[in-house]
Amino acid sequence: MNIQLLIFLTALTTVFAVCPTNWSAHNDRCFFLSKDNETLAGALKLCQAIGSQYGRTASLATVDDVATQKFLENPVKQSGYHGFYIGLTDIVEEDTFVWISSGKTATYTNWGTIQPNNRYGNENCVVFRNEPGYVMTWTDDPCTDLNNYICEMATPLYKSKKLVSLQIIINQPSKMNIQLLIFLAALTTVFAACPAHWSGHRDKCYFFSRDNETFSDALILCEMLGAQYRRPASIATIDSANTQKYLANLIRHSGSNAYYIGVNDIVNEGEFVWISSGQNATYLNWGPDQPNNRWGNENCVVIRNDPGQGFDMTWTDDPCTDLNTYICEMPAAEIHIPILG
Ligand SMILES: [Ca+2]
Ligand SMILES: [Ca+2]
Ligand SMILES: [Ca+2]
Ligand SMILES: [Ca+2]
Repeated sequence: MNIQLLIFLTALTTVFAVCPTNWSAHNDRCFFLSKDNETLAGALKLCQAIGSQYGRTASLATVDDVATQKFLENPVKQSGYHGFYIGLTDIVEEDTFVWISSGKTATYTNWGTIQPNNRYGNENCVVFRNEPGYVMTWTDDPCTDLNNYICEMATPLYKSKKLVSLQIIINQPSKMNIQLLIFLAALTTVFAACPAHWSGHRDKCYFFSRDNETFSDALILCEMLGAQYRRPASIATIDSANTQKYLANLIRHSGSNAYYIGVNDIVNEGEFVWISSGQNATYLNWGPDQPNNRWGNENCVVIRNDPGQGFDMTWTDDPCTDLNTYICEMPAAEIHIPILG
């Protein structure tokens, strides 16, 4: 290779491998420790927003080996703050902790004494702590607690490497691979599928949360859960009596009596719009005297199972800052299963 070209490429590599100011580099990742306090959902949204400022995909930090844990201990110590959200939750299934950025179940953990303990049945998010009793160890905490947080994004060098290898695969398809693909396609059929803990109805999958969240945090968490399956997710749309009936039956067997659904009149008072489609609601199932926009501050909608109060799976408008469980929705994926498999 031309020596000048080699020097040029080395210089380029060095430039591209760095992290922005106030981010710390570790292997092929950049980490950022926040100064502000947020809920888990708020922290996740801000990591994504900050990452997009650099044109990169960012999330809450994945700490999936002892080397990453040790690397983060120094900046956590120097920060002077006592607790940082990392991207680990058991929000879907109690005691199964999953990394938000990859959807993978955690193998490495660094729990503090008697953690995780899911105190009051309501601790589904993980905090990296530095305080007496919990020195550089993790605790499970309520996702609505306000904590500092650690964001993570890939270095540009890492991204470009992946892009190059992808291009090689696309540009040099082997004849044998193409024949194999055609052969497999002939043997497959299409099924709609929902992941574990999601319920399938028609072309949709629904998830009933265990966590109580504000409307905006519920929306972010639905999007996060969908992203783990590479699908667009939102808070559920109930635009027909058929869907209302299906979901009402599941609510009767769930652990909660009040779930956010994805309709609101945040923009124009009295004009209710579905968040996933932007369409005005035509099917509505209001409870008695609802919507009443009480105190001029009720713009989000909850489906209620409270017959004593006259709400038999009917809807109420409520303040968007109320903490409620919520129903997420995403498309049922089309998966290909070999018929002769
Ligand atoms: Ca838990
Ligand atoms: Ca705990
Ligand atoms: Ca209203
Ligand atoms: Ca109301």
